[in-house]
Amino acid sequence: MVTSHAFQTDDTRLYPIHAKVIAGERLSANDAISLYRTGDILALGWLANLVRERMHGDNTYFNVNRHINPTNVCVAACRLCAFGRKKDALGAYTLALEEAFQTAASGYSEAVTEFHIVGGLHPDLPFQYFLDLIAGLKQRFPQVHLKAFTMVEVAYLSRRAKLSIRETLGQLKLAGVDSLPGGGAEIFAERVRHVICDHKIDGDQWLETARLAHEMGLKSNATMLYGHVENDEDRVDHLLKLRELQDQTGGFQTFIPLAFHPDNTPLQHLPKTSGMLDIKQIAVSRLVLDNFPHIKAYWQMMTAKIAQISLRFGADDLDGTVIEEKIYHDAGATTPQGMRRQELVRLIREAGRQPIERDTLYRPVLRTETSVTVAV
Ligand code: V47
Repeated sequence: MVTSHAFQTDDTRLYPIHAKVIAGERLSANDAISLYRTGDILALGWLANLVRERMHGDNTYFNVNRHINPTNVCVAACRLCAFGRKKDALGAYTLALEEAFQTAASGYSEAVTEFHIVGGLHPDLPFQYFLDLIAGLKQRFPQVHLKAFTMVEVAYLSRRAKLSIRETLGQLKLAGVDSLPGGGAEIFAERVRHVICDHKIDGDQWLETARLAHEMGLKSNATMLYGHVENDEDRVDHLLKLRELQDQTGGFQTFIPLAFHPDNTPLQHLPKTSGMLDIKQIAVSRLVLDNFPHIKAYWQMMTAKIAQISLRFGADDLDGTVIEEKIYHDAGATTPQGMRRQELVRLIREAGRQPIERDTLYRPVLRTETSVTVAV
């Protein structure tokens, strides 16, 4: 229900922002900086919750998904990452297509509606492997939405296949890719990218790939990795670039702030993010990204406890059952690698919200004892 109690704060910087939020006006870069700098998390949360409830009431979305990571072999060697391995390194793996299909089938009893498919930038795997992977999954699981390949992977595949980004996306779409996940965006600012992921495509290329995907009718998500060497200005720059592109394409569905996990990465000397920053990041995202329909709390990285609280600070989506998460767990996440559907529902209800199972395109999923249907 829409919050009715009065807004209160001692932080005078928040007064003009409050006025804008009430009037439904867009926030500026300076407003966003003030939001990051405030210590009044309750006032910030009040504002974000107002917008969240205006858009979604109590509705809180979740989906039943499975992650498939076909390979951890990666040429990029990003300092932020504990997942990627060089080809001959200990622990490097690449799933044969049959193994990937078996992985997809395991844990399938909960009627998964989405496969989230991302992996490393493998120097030798041909583009055809990825087309066969997608086509094979589509054939075996025709009702499952395939949310596959970050903008970074698409750009790398296009280089390897000597195709344009548009042609690459076209072939992936034809094979069965339904939408794209939001990974690989990190922080767009060049100075920061140089430290955390200097061999990846740059911010402009990430945004251009997303633009092309949207123009071709593929929806995508967007992420931001925070809590490493970036500052408030870098975060605001990232959010505003996403907001600008969304104004033009309308192709983003969900924004997912990702807290940096330093363990087992070359940046492991950095501290982990605090609960305060995690909550603040959700709230600022909700307020600045006024044209993004959804803000996702990814419990795997912020813990189920913080993710639950974030449902009162701007988030309207709790991701997900996530069977078998690997990227965060290689980086020291201590959360379980998956959560059962009833547990997600319980967390949402206990936050005083209304759980709505959705498919990847946010259509309600209706379940009975024996069937799963998507309301269109
Ligand atoms: O792109 C890698 C990040 C992302 C670390 O679209 C790390 O629905 C923290 O994008 N610490 C992959 N983060 C995850 C991702 C995602 C997750 C959930 C939902 C969706 C969606 C997308 O994880 C990578 C990178 O930004 N990452 N290593 C690390 N050590």
